[in-house]
Amino acid sequence: MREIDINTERTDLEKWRLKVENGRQMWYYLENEDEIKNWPQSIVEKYWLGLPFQTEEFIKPTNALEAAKNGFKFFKQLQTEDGHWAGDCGGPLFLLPGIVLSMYITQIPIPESWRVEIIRYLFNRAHPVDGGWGLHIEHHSTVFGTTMNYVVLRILGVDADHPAMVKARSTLHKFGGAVGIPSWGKFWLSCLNVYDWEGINPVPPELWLLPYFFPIHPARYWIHTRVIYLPMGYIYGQRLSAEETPLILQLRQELFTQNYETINWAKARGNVAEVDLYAPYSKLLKVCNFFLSLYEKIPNIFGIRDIALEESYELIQYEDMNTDYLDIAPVSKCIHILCTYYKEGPNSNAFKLSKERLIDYLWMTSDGMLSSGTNGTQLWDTALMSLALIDTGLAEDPTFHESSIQALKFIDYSQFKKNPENYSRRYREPTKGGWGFSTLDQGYFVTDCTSIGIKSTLGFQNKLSYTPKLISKERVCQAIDLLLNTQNNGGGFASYEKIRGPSFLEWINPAEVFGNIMIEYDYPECTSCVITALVTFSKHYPDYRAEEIKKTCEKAIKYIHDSQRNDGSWVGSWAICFTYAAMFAMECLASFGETYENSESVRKGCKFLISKQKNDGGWGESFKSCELSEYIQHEESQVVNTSWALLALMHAEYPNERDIRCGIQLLMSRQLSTGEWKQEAIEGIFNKTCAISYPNYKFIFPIWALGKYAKIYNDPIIFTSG
Ligand code: LAN
Repeated sequence: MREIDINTERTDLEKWRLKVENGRQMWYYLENEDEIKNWPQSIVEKYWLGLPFQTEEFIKPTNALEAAKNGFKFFKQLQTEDGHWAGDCGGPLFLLPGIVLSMYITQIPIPESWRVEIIRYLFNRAHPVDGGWGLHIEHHSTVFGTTMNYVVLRILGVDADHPAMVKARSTLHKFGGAVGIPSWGKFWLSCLNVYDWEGINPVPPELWLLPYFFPIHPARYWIHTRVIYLPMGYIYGQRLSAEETPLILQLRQELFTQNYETINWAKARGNVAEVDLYAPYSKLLKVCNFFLSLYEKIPNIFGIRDIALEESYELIQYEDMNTDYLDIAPVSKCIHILCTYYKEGPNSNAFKLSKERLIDYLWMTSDGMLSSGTNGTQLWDTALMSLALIDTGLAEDPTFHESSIQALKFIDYSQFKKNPENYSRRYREPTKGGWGFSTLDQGYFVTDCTSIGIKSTLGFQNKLSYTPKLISKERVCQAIDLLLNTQNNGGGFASYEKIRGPSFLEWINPAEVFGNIMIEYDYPECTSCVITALVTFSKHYPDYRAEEIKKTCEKAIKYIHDSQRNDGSWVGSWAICFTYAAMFAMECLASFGETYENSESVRKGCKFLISKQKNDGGWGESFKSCELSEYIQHEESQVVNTSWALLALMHAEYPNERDIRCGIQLLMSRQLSTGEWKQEAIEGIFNKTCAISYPNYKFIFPIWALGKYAKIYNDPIIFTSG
């Protein structure tokens, strides 16, 4: 095997092209000279690849409006021809392993350009001190991250004696080796045949045969959890593993601290390394696992396992068909690839279609190739940017008309036009009229994505004279109907569906590295988004379901009040963390007429934020805020956190302009002469522990905060030191 030199082994970045088709994003590596000549590299590609390109330079602005405009003039160049803002949501380090392992097991050839760039990405992301990998790119090294990415590199041809591999292996061995890998790692290693199925706690597909009224029926779990355990159960139920290869035999030697043949697998089941553990098993889960292990000794009694596998595969196929083989996110997608391969064979049409959608998850960067957490952030980023343009008044500037119309066209295209087929039989909900996080074909309704879809539609179509009216009132009403159907009993709104399961399901959370994954929850961010959408809608169409909208909002506002902590804060779940939630909650309260002047809750919220403002005028939060549900300062102010805090204070009509101006100064001092902001710390989070990147936030939110400040305060002169 060749020694890989990270400094020289790379593709020619000038040959990468991003193809976009109605939001679909696909990176291709061109090798044919004619193709390269006929398809010149665009600014979008150059930007994401970190290559130089010609862009306007501005003299340093002395007011916030100018800074906002410069910001958008830069960002506008990154809008793709179908109207969306492209980008990735990389960061988690357990996604590429799913892609590479599933390709290896099913013998899908890995293109050379992917191979080289995935290696480069992982080498660039190895922990600088111990050479391992964590759950995400800013995390400490863990057994999960280190083992999985080590295996990826070995599959991609990196020699076990390569210094980076020796270093990573030594870190892994210090943690006790791969035997203590968390359950999702145990699953993948078992699929690869470098762990024994005996060493994994049961994932019985039979759960799908329970009547739905059983509180533990998997269809009651949070959508991401249930769609992962569905194909996992299908594979586990048959103990399907890759055929032994010389590499597999070598990995069995490399990953463990003891002889593979002597490992006590039954004991390994409950063994999870200390460095990985976030949600230890409850007593209840241990008891369940004990009984399920007994059951596993006689699984096919009366042919039940066969029936369960059949039912599972039907649901797997259903998800494939409804998402055009994309599936909801990459974790389940990669397990589906295995299922389709084993069930239908390598030459089947389903397998062919399934592998063609892997490319949707891969994203090329200057540091190599990563996997996004979804097939992109298309609708979310585009609608947020649209709201910022509308709210700040930038959308009225003729320089930005074209861009606004393009964004509206994309929002129009991305609204779901039909429900998933036979949805209730497959435990899905209606989606017609809704919007999702990424693209139309992904097809999953999300409460807050639908809300900003509605708000941006109304903002573009009903407030501006120059925009085409693409989305009818009827279609907006369909979206409103969906939202009104999705409120939880407590008044709040969850992410994809109403809460379906009891909260004790969290006690049987088998994924030791994540928290709050078993069921949906009420989220202040999602709830606030829904409320502001309903309030905005009512202003334009006061007669449509007015009474229901009023009642829904009142219940939801009560939830927002109830979920505020005594110190005035709200805990965020989908980005880092308190500043993010505050922005949504304050906007929501303001839409209901609650501001600093008349609301104790808003005053407490402002006091909390101001108490966290740093000396340089900015705010900066660490991802640890989310793990601990406690505000943890980042060492540095972050433009994204600063913008969220500023927007929160401005929604609140916080009276001390000076505090706000200090934050605005920070945003302006960090802006480059091109109008852009540089990437700072990771912005997003999910499941309490896993940070995830939202690289477009560093444009959207500073532009929004600057533009809003200019509008509210009559755009005074701002002096910056930077
Ligand atoms: C996202 C990204 C967007 C996010 C918001 C719309 C911001 C939120 O308000 C609702 C939840 C949602 C849609 C969300 C849910 C979980 C996702 C899909 C992600 C954080 C992006 C990636 C993540 C997904 C679960 C990653 C795959 C990993 C697993 C552990 C299954």
